Amino acid sequence: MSLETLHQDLDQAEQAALASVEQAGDSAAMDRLRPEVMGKKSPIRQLMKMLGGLSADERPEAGRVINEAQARVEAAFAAKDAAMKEAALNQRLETERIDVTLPGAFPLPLGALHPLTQTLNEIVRIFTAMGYDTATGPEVETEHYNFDALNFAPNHPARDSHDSFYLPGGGLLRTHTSPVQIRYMQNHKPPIQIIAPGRTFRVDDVDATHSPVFHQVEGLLVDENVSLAHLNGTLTAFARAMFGSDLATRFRASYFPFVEPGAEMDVQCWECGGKGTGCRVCKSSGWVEILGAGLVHPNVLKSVGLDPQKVSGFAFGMGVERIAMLRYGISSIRNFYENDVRFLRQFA
Ligand code: 2NM
Repeated sequence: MSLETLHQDLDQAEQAALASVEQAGDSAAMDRLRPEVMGKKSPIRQLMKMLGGLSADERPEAGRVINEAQARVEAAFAAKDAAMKEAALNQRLETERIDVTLPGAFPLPLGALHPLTQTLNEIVRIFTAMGYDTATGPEVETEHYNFDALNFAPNHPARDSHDSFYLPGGGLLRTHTSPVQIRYMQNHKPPIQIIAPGRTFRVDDVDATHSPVFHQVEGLLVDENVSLAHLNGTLTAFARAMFGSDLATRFRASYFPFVEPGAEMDVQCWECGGKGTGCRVCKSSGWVEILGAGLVHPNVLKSVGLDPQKVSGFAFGMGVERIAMLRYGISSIRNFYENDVRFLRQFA
């Protein structure tokens, strides 16, 4: 085999390979071509076997030209491969073009806060504006924090397992958020000004106004020389902000173990003003009860190490469900927990 023959064969093999690359019409054809053009067994590389038939001084030159020819074919293949991939991508970008200026799918389904959340937020907002901090605590409590520290007598009926949920370990589900305030008084010195919103639990069968799980906001203010006048001013301001500044309010004497004296607060009926008969909201009495309150009992202050001779306080508590039912004219507490969107949508 002469150098000249090798050159001719090489030239032929290179032209054939370049023509195949040139003619490959799609990526499938390229895939089929790849081993033949690029592989160890390509016709050009096969020519390496001919080197043995050449003289020693011809071999380096011959090897070099074979490698150069193979490199040119591989470069042509790679260029074609890249060009085809780019063309395919451009075609996809064209056919799958997204018009970002098109309008979206309207109407967007918007969520809304639950009516209980809206009511709770409003209560918190009003007291926050009066300088109250918000405190929270555990839902599983001890008898000490839920009853003893709050001046409940050892035989008080609320302690009964038919009224409170007791847990196997000896704890119970809190029946009010007052334990939060006991804990807070243990960890903070007066002046204290907090509200304690949260979930509470009592053994009750569900009816129009009762649920075993419900929500409360309680409030507590402790300082020197706190009187019923402060309680009156604070809760009157709350009732005006919550129910309307044109409505009258009143206090009636009442009893809670953790306060003395104790009171319940009424707001004038916003539905009928007390004039009509058969009013759903106030049962025609003209007044709607909204919360309980009082001056913190000396025994409660003592239970957290405070001296009733030096400090005094007022406290109050309200049911969030009750306030929301009054506010929106809802007749059954069940509506809050059934999650019927036809109900919930009305408060969006
Ligand atoms: C009410 C009514 C009256 C109350 C008392 C306390 C505490 F912890 F300071 F003793 N917290 N909340 C209270 C007072 C709650 O709910 C009807």
